Amino acid sequence: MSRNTLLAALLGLAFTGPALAAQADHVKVEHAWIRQLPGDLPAAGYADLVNEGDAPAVLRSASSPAFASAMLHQSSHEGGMNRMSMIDHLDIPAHGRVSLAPGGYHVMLMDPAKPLAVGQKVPLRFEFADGSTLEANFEVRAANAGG
Ligand SMILES: [Cu+2]
Repeated sequence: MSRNTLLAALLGLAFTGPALAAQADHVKVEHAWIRQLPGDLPAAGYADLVNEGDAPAVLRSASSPAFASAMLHQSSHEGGMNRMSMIDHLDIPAHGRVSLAPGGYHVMLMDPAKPLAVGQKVPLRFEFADGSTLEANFEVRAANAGG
């Protein structure tokens, strides 16, 4: 993180501080699940984010008490190579939806506090640009589970 990015993040927190407790009540999380991978491979969180509001929602980050690290990622397939890159925001259009799904957007989940068990529900929290947050339980599924 560059010095400027850090500064922007700190200022952003300062400005949105009073709104931090607000719930993102126009956005719903559906079909939330986590793909568990063997060994030390990171798990990935998938869900449909549905915006029922009249304004776009801008997802900025995700976190979970069950993982030391959660990052918004985008997978892409270019020239026969699978790539993943970090994204710093994800727009959910007004009255629209965005799917986090295998091969596309996902929440990369690293360093679990304890091993995941298939069927377990894991809380994830989404943070939006307006300072609102949204929590949902993600069900852990086996590595070979489909979308
Ligand atoms: Cu990833």
